[in-house]
Amino acid sequence: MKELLNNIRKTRRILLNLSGLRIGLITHKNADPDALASIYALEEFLHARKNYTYLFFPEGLNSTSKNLLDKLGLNLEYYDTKYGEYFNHIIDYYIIVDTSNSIQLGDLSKFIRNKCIVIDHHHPGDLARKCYSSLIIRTTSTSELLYFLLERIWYFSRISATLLLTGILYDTRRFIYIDKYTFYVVNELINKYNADYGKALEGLHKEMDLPERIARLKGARRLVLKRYNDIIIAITHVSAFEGSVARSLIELGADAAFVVSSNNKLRIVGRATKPFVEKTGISLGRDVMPIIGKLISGEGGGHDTAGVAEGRGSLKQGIRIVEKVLSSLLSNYTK
Ligand SMILES: [Mn+2]
Repeated sequence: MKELLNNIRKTRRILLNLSGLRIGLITHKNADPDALASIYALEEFLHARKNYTYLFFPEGLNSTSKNLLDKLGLNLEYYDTKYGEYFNHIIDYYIIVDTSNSIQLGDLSKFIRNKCIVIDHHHPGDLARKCYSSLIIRTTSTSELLYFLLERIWYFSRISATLLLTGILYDTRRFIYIDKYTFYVVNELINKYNADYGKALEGLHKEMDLPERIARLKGARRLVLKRYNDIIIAITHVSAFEGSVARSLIELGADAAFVVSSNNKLRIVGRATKPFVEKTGISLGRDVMPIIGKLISGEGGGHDTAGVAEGRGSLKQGIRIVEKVLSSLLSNYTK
């Protein structure tokens, strides 16, 4: 806990100095509940310090976050990143949460340089260099990190505490991936700040709708299997719900799944099981997605078991690149 708190002190001092300023709060594309909760709790704190805040969700919220806001009866006002240029004239600082790479920020990526603070739990990406301050600690969620950052200087509202709990539930996949601080934070959120566990669970529960089910089934129908000894890799393509499709392929039995889509960009979403990472020593966020990102003239990053790369190219090229990168990374494993 001590090492954690030492790292946090600097960022805490910076936050305490922000007062009477205009602050842009940004997170990654398709903001998930962890990103949403982090922004919400941070915004409450910044308001109390008399700052004016502007929320940006590049490409909006993901479906779970929308469902969550609905069930909690919250209505957030946020701006489209295409007005970034206009807002940039009035914004003093940006705080970027739950994001390691500027490619995740959409149109805002060109404005943030040296004006940003990044608070994140992914493998460090280019934002760690581009921002003038960064707090990157590999907790299992940004919500957890944010809790530690603010706990000594702020009293969370019940709604913030419930949202942070939701962020933790989401990123830990309901406590499958925890770190040594997770249950301490959960205990504090529930017993000190009165977070509503029932509501948090309910907020994450969503019946899968028809398009998502169709995407999953199409993903399964089109999938290509690659086998390296006892490791099975599934590669497929769909036009939406890439993350959900990848997860469903893992549930079907793949050790790692890669889902390629090419709407206006070539996008490759990867998911892997923990045993895959342990057995092969390959981390998607560190070893796979950055290489794929480069090969498609873009960028990539993420966690050990979940990552994304975005760039240019056709579906076919995307699939071939995934195959190539994995067969070369796994060539040692098959020896
Ligand atoms: Mn997160």
